[in-house]
Amino acid sequence: MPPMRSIALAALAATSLLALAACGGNTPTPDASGSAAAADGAAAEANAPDNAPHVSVLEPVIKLPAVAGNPGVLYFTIQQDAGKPNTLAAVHVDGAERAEMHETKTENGVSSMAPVKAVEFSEGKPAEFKAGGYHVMLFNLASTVKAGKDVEVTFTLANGDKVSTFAKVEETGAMEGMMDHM
Ligand SMILES: [Cu+2]
Repeated sequence: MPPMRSIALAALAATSLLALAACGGNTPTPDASGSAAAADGAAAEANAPDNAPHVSVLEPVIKLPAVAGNPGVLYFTIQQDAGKPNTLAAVHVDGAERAEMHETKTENGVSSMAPVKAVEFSEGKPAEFKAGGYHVMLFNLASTVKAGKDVEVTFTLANGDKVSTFAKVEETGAMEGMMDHM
C-alpha cells in the first residue's frame, strides 16, 4: 500500500519540521546566554593568572616626537613589592605600530642607542625607563596619540604575566627631543 506509506512519511516529516521549528525558535535564547556566560567565565579565568602579582608601573608618559613622523618615546618605572625577580620582555602601546625597548649608552662623550630584548627588575631594584637610559621607542604613531590623551600601555613579562596601564601623552621640547634621539 504505497499511498498509505507516503502519508505516514509525510506526517512524520511534518512532525519533524514542527519539532525543528519549535527548537529553532526556542533554543537561541538559552544557547546565547549560556555561551555568553561561558565566555565570560573563560575570560575571567584566562585573565586572572596573567596579571603580574606585586608588579606596578609608575608615571608612564609618552613623549611625542618634536618633529612629526619621527618616533615617540615612552618613559616609566616598573617595580615590584614582593616575589621573585622579573624580566620585562615586551611593551605594547595602543596607537603605535611598533614599540621597541632601547638603551642609550654614552661612551667617550658619544651617545648611541641599541634595542634591548629584556630588562630585569626585582624588589627594591626597579627598572627606570628615562631620558639617557632605557626607553621605549614608538614607531608610526597614530594621529589618536596626541598631547593630553591617555593611551593604554601593556607590559609583558618574560613569564607571560602582563600589566596594563594608561600613559599620559605630552609634547616634547625641541632640544629635549634632539638630545634623546640623535
Ligand atoms: Cu631609542
